[in-house]
Amino acid sequence: EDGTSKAGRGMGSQRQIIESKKQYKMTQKVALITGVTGQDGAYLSEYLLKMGYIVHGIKRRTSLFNTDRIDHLYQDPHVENRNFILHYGDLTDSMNITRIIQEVQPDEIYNLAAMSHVAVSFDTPEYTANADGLGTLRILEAVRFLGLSEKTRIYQASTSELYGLVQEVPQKETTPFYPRSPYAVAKMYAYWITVNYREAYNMHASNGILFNHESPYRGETFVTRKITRAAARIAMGMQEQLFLGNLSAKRDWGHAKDYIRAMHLVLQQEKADDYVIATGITTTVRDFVKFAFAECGITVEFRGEGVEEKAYLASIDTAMFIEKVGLEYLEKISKRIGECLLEVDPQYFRPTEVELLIGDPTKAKTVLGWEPEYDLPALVKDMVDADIVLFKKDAFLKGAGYQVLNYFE
Ligand code: NDP
Ligand code: GDR
Repeated sequence: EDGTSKAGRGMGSQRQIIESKKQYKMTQKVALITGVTGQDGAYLSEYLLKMGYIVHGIKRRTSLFNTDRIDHLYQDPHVENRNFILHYGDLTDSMNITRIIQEVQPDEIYNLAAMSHVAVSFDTPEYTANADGLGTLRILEAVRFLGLSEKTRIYQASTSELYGLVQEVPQKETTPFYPRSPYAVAKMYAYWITVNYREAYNMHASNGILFNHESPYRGETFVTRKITRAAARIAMGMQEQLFLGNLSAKRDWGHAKDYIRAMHLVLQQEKADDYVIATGITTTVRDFVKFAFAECGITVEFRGEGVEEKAYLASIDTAMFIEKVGLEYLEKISKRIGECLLEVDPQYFRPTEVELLIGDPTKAKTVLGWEPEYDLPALVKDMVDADIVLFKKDAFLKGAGYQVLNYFE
């Protein structure tokens, strides 16, 4: 491997892994994380490394480096005693998955890899079923086939999308499922095959039914990150407007940092089981927009209905804007008072939508002792603050004369 992304260069060869294993104390737990380059994979890797685990991650081969979220955890493969090791792999490749599990002999597997975008799953339903549904089967079957059923505990990243069309609120472990997208249907297979392997082969395999969780690491096309990026960019005069789909959808949003702690707790239980992880509070997309702009000192007002609904810049809290965004951006945004900042674009509507999610985390709190540290205001602040810093960096580089080179000329 060759190039500039640090983690991209750190792929493990079998020889290195065997050598590193010999060097580690037998007491160190070994975790294997699929989806290590994703939002949750990155937070979980960091968390487990801090707890003294040896962490192996499966990453896909991509034409550009995709390891931004885990570059800070990278360890040079030539250094001895590495505890963070990456393997090329894909959940659609049984032999690859089986070989990696055989090499790593993990105590814990966290299956976080998935085509995780609900709207995109309508465009790629077959692939989604393969990766998100059958991918889980491949892991369970590999563990069984390799005779690791007693040693290896498995966490399956299940989702509140399973509840889909509202059957009961708040949604808990016993609420019936009614999936509303190819993603959710694939995840429903994954949920039940996990339960089935637990019951059929006595495997320690558990589902975390996690409600939406976000962070500054959230992918840019999920609604919360799309909003916090836009709030920062509009405040800084880098973007005119934001276009969204269903503003009335309600989600129970928590912080990924809290939710990955729950994943770990699930695998520390003596008995495998399934748990809802949620905050118990639901918020509309519309209100999330208001909160995100308010974090920048900007008040937005929604007017109109349906596809005609728009959000306008109503007022600016100058002191807050200067503190959060910066005096140098105030003049430009002040001229936009009364202007439209957000419109509805029906291209973001989904063929079937999940309108209301609100979870009941009582079981996780009582059995796992799990408590979230972030509430929604703290989550919004964390995300908006991070996006302001991100775009200030862009503004700084542009101001200093940095230009993107065009290699085609
Ligand atoms: P992300 O989309 O941020 O990360 C998904 C990860 O899976 C990425 O590392 C991605 O790799 C990898 N991946 C995708 N397809 C494959 C494949 N075929 N083979 C191997 N790896 C693959 O998701 P999150 O971190 O947000 O979510 C983690 C898991 O939890 C997912 O399974 C998701 O469906 C589930 N979930 C998420 C919730 C949330 O609110 N975040 C709530 C409930 C469940 P690459 O970087 O190359 O794209
Ligand atoms: P979701 O997250 O579908 O709940 O899946 P997403 O942020 O994509 O959508 C949440 C709600 O916002 C509405 N929405 C928009 N969504 C997107 N992405 N873009 C828009 O412009 C937009 N406008 C409105 C959506 O219609 C929806 O109602 C996430 C993923 O992380 C899944 O992997 C995970 O399983 C579930 O959360 C729990």
